[in-house]
Amino acid sequence: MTSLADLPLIATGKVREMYSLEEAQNAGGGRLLMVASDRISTYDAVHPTPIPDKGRVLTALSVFWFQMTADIVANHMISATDGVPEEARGRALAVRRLQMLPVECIVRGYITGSGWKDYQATGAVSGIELPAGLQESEQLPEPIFTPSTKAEEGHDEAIDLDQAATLVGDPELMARVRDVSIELYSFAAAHARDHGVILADTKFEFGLDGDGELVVGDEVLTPDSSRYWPADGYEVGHGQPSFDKQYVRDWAAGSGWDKRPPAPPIPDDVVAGTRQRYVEAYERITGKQFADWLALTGAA
Ligand code: Q0Z
Repeated sequence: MTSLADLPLIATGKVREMYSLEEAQNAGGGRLLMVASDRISTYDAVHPTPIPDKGRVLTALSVFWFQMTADIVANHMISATDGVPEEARGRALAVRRLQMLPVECIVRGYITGSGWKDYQATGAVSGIELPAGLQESEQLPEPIFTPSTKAEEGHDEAIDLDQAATLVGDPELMARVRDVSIELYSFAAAHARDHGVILADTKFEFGLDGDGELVVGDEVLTPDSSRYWPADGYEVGHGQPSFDKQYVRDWAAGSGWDKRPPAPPIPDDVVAGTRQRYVEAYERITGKQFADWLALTGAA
């Protein structure tokens, strides 16, 4: 069996890596291996301490959502076992290589984060005028599509639908991407809410396959690509605790760290509590046992 070290490394993110599974990189096809690490970032900085099983929980959640939403839009998932080296079991996914669209597709059901900042400054987000008098973390009258650029480094920049259509080069395709994004969010938010979790917002990435078909790629509806809040204790008027990262943020707030890189090591009890939160998020949202994912993928 191939090991990760033998595969060509194609791209690295803050907390994951992508490898090629093909000998040659033909442009219109081939398989990639996306590997989620156990690294965690808060305030945009990656901590030196891993959260055991975080990569496996995120991969398992992505697979759950790919399966649940396959009739909304095609996705890039091929297998969580075929082509996956032993050392990456449970935290890797073989996927179809796509021609990715050059925009981040964000859907917001609640007003928070950069959307809240933009709303306070202008009354609008991504060119979408919102009702006056919204409070921080309030649910929006309906989910909104707020695309952004894909910055190579630094922060993505909010753009409106017309600017996204220009970047993609096809206004009709962009309108379909918006509609599909909102449908994916609405489906997932309703499911999560039934399981006691608020899906405040999320980010999708789309591509085209060799036949020109629209396909959702990357990771979907994970805590790293979304804001999940516990429904218990939700209240408007202030920022909400993150379902997964709140223990780390609470600890960091009292640690004296100024929130600039380098991020400090995380104490053992905070690591353990955070791992438990990730597993709890998976089990609550999916209604499945995390141990079953480990067995299914040969990780345990
Ligand atoms: C995903 C990313 C990661 C670093 C490119 N199916 C696809 N086909 C072509 N490209 C991509 C995908 Cl998912 C693609 N990214 C984001 C993922 C590490 C960057 F695991 N970039």
